[in-house]
Amino acid sequence: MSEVEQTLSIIKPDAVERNLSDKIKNIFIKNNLKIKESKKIQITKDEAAEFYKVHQSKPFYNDLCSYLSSGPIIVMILEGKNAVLFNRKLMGATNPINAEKNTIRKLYGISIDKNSIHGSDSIDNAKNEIKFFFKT
Ligand code: IDP
Ligand code: MG
Repeated sequence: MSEVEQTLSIIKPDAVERNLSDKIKNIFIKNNLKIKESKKIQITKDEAAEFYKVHQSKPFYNDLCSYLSSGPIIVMILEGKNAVLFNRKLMGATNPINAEKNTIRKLYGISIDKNSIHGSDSIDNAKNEIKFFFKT
């Protein structure tokens, strides 16, 4: 059974900087993920630390938070059938080297840290991440 879901997507600073946001948004649209909300913002390192707190014990946590707060990002709510998992499939593996052909990370990712895109990894995380950026 497929259900309409919402998920959070972030175009990371490396991709915004290289003007890839329209190309990435077109991939979502072409694949029937509707962009329900989209805003370009820059977050503080403290906000990045809160967003990525599940990774706080990882050796790359500090660099990850510095990176996500280093420049403008585009945060989006995507909606569609099985949006959470389907978006993860469109994104490709965390490390662009391992990402499948034609995925966003294969096409545009530079490295495991500058991998161009974030996507929620579960329905529960999607709800929390949407709340984090789009408080009503
Ligand atoms: P995901 O973005 O594919 O869900 P996660 O494991 O949740 O991957 O990691 C969050 C982000 O942290 C990744 O997108 C990547 O930018 C960064 N990251 C993950 N693993 C490493 C690593 O081993 N070295 C440096 N950065 C990493
Ligand atoms: Mg993740």
